[in-house]
Amino acid sequence: MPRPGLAPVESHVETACPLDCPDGCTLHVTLKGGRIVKIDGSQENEITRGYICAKVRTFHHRIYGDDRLLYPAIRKGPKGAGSFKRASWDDALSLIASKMQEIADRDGAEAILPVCYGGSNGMLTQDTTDATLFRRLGASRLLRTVCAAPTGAANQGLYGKMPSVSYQDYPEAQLIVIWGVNPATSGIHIMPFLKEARDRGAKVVVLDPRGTTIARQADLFLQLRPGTDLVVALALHRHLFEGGHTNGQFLAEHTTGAEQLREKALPWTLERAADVSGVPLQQLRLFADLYARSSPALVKCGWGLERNRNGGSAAAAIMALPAVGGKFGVRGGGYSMSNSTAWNIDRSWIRDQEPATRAVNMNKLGRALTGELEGSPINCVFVYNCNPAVTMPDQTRVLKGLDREDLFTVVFDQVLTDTAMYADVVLPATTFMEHYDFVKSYGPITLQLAKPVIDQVGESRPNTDVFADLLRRMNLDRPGDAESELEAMLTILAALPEPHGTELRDTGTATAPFGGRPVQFVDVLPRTPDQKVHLFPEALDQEAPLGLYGFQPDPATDGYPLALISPASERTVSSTLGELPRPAIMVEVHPDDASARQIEDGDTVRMFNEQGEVRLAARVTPLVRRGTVSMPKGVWRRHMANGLTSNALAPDTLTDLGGGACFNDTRVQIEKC
Ligand SMILES: Nc1nc2c(c(=O)[nH]1)N[C@H]1C(S)=C(S)[C@@H](COP(=O)(O)OP(=O)(O)OC[C@H]3O[C@@H](n4cnc5c(=O)[nH]c(N)nc54)[C@H](O)[C@@H]3O)O[C@H]1N2
Ligand SMILES: Nc1nc2c(c(=O)[nH]1)N[C@H]1C(S)=C(S)[C@@H](COP(=O)(O)OP(=O)(O)OC[C@H]3O[C@@H](n4cnc5c(=O)[nH]c(N)nc54)[C@H](O)[C@@H]3O)O[C@H]1N2
Ligand SMILES: [Mo]
Repeated sequence: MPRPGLAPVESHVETACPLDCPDGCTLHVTLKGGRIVKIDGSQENEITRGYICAKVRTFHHRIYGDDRLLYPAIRKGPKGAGSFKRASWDDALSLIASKMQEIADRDGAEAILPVCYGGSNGMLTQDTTDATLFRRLGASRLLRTVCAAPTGAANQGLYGKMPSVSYQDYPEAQLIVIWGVNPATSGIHIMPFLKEARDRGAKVVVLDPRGTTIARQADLFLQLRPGTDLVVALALHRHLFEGGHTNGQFLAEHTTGAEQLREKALPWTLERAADVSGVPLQQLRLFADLYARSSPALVKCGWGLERNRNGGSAAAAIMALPAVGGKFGVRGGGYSMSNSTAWNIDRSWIRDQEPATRAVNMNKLGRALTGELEGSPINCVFVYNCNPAVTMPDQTRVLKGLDREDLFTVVFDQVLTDTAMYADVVLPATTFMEHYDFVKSYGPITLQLAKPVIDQVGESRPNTDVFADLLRRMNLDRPGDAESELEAMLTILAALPEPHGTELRDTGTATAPFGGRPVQFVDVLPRTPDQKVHLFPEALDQEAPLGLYGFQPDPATDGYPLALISPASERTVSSTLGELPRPAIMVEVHPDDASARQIEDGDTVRMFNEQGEVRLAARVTPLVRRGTVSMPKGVWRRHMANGLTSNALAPDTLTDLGGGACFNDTRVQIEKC
């Protein structure tokens, strides 16, 4: 509210968006009378270019919305009912500190599990004072595997996470392969660079089970079965090796394991790959020829292809293509994956070593909470930067676990999420418009300071501050600890490699290494110990159930023949912003699959498997592959007739590498209600 006597003036502030998206936009925020009235893209950032996505444009509706948490609260009704009574911060934090102490004394500190993923958090709001608290306590550790674990394991194993081709260099490519990623939704600032590339004559190939916007515009669209990317990539490798399209000198000087990869690829003829992937042979041939003879050729490897049993090997085989095909060493050639490690930041500001306590894979959270995993029970969860009730696999199990009367649950969030409904204590968090953060993009290479543009709404507080407070209350604080948000921020700035720290502090932006446009094998080499590409890393071969590049067949059964995939939607960032109104959630079904089941467009269907069922309307569309159905991720329980989302049908099995989530291995049947 404007202060009495002062006319509300309009002002503008620039800040950065930390939400989980590769782009890392610079925002131009308009304020009136101390309130945000408009959020737009800044002209100052060469990637943001003055526009932003429709989601972040509405972020002030979250900040001031009905679901916003304004003060701490303590449960007063039954578990999960979402009835709370208001409490002071002092009472809420005292209760949390004494309960956690009691549980640690009685059951051992490993009975406490912090649950956070932090995809929408920068370097200040996760892994600072929170890490100090849980490490000093000796709590169980959460393996943050729900996203990017298989692609990360592959990128690490093959290249030591070498910086990759950034958006600005897409127009330099002659061929761009968009593999298992849907940037028109999930990272929109790549689109003008793609358009420029096409205008300059580049060909675009898309591999996706859905006819996304970008797939429909592509020169070649391979509408493959979910989970079959590995065999398509191996068939390409076979084509490169057998057709003499490799660069022998590059392979000899810069790689290891080429022969082992060749052997794994040998059985995968284009014919066999066509059969398994469901892509017409003719199209696969065109793709293989195009890739073999184009340069600069760029493969953009996304995350949609990782969310299945073969995800790690698929990502490895895809990222291996430029090494085998000799595509490195030219601007616009190579591969593009997460660029979050381009800054070489080691998080040395976390003062305590990670203890060797029990590790819990977050994709198995349901089993961890219901006591189905080995080890002592978990009797306390502290959830922050995460909404596991709707984002983890096997939702019914997660909810059953959260429903345990004897599980002491703290949820620290900005809004009353589906997870917060199960809390014993709810704590209100600030948003990135009310606190500081360091925002590192993972598509382009940028590092920016997000700063508060408004006062903290209600009694909300930033993570750094609340965890520092808990450290003191649990007598775990030590001299030299950061005691507030500002101190935590200064600690990080001092620990950042120079000149990044000084630049960030003084200007809010750090100058990107390599001018933000590294050319692979010119400016940057693999960060493996020998600086070579490891095309067949021993460790990955040992980890994968059938060895690296071993293909595991489709998990479909006669009873559950349809593959359910759940990609990112334009409406939410994971489940963030899901509290805002949205059109009815629908499942996309191919006309052939619909007519075989007498389903018509708009009919309500029951979609089910052995884990459970959901009910929703069907949208009959040829854009989704025959045999595949699709509904968005990030859906809240309130959007579904029976309060369960696609996550209730998703198995908690793990990917071949990295212990990742297998959301797209969900197999279902549908029928008309
Ligand atoms: N608007 C919006 N943007 C987001 C997010 C969001 O929720 N909303 N989430 C953010 C996060 S957390 C992430 S991880 C990224 C993810 O960004 P993307 O990599 O784009 O991930 P998805 O949307 O999961 O899947 C991308 C595409 O893969 C397809 N796909 C599914 N299974 C397969 C398969 O087996 N093989 C192949 N080749 N394709 C497959 C899907 O149909 C989809 O079109 O986006 C980020 N950006
Ligand atoms: N079915 C299906 N499910 C999926 C996926 C899929 O493909 N299919 N994809 C998965 C992927 S890629 C991802 S990354 C995960 C993400 O899953 P989650 O990690 O659960 O991400 P969000 O749903 O965005 O929840 C983040 C929460 O943190 C809160 N938050 C944000 N900033 C702060 C802060 O500073 N302090 C505090 N205390 N809280 C904060 C937000 O309000 C929000 O409620 O979802 C996964 N879920
Ligand atoms: Mo993600």
